Amino acid sequence: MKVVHSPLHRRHQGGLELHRAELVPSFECPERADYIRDALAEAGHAFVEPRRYDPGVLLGVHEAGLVDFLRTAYARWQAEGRGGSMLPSGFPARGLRRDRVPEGINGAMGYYAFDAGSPIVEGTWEAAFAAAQCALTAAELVAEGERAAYALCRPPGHHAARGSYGGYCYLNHAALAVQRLRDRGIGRVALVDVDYHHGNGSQDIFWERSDVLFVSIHGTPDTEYPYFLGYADERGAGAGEGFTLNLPLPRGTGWDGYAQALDVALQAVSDFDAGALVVSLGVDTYEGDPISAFRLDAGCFPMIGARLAALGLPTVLVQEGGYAVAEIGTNVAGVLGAFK
Ligand code: SP5
Ligand code: ZN
Repeated sequence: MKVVHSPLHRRHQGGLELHRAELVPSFECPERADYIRDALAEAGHAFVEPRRYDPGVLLGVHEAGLVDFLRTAYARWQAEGRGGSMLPSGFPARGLRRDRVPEGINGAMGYYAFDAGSPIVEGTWEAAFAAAQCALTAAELVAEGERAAYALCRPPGHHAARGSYGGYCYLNHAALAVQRLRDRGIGRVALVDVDYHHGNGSQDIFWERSDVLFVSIHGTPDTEYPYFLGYADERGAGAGEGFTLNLPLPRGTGWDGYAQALDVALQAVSDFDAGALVVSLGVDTYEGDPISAFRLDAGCFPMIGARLAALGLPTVLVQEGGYAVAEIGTNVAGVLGAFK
């Protein structure tokens, strides 16, 4: 299938994250995309460059305040004489005001971020916007008749909400792909999120919409990141009530438990009668992932791909997580290989 990819992802690198009370190099590193690129080239997939879009396209799924913050944050940081990674040190949690954005860069960062694990470096905006353009292009290729297309996005996107960023995600590429398919005339779009972590950003963006079904299979927020969203009783609100489906699973889940949840998820997609499918494709469900706790082996990914492909829908796959760097390419290629 067509793989949309930009070398600009590499501009987002060298960031540090808070992990077990220490600042460590981010698990979300440029080598991830290199391994995926090499495995997909080896498997014979065709690479295409992203089309160019105006940043205004981001306002279909994001607040202007977040977009402006991300675009200008590093320059503001540098203007105060700082370098390296930007990480927030205070958040508007319960009991604090969240009705105004602080004037200074540290307060503004805490306002828009929801964790201390998502560094902004000099090239973060450029990389994230390039990834957004990859996802938009993949959506347009599918709207124009491709059976499936894959956006090799880095950094990932599904944790980025309408007005906040975190979880290594700055802009929500899968949500942008969904919105693009809608704008190209596809009436109902299903978004299936198979990343190990709940896609809180995507859920937030489509929470009150009945034209987008959001379904996520993930480690239970009782113990797993992002901790504060992704429970089974979250089902959407207003017009969107019943159009969010969360299938949280315990740490240690292997193929049997996973496959059962996947069947429930894909039955919901069938019942929704979607015109197209977007997949938030995280492969951090792999048993060797350093920050996750499911037990899927490499042989599971072709089976996941086969079940997604069996829906028979025009499909946009968007790269999300996966931190077992040396195996990430094989696992992604395993999913994509099912779409013939
Ligand atoms: C896109 C995506 O996969 N984002 C994941 C972001 C996770 N960031 C915080 C993880 C904190 C988990 N601590 C793991 C302890 C490992 N033993
Ligand atoms: Zn993840």
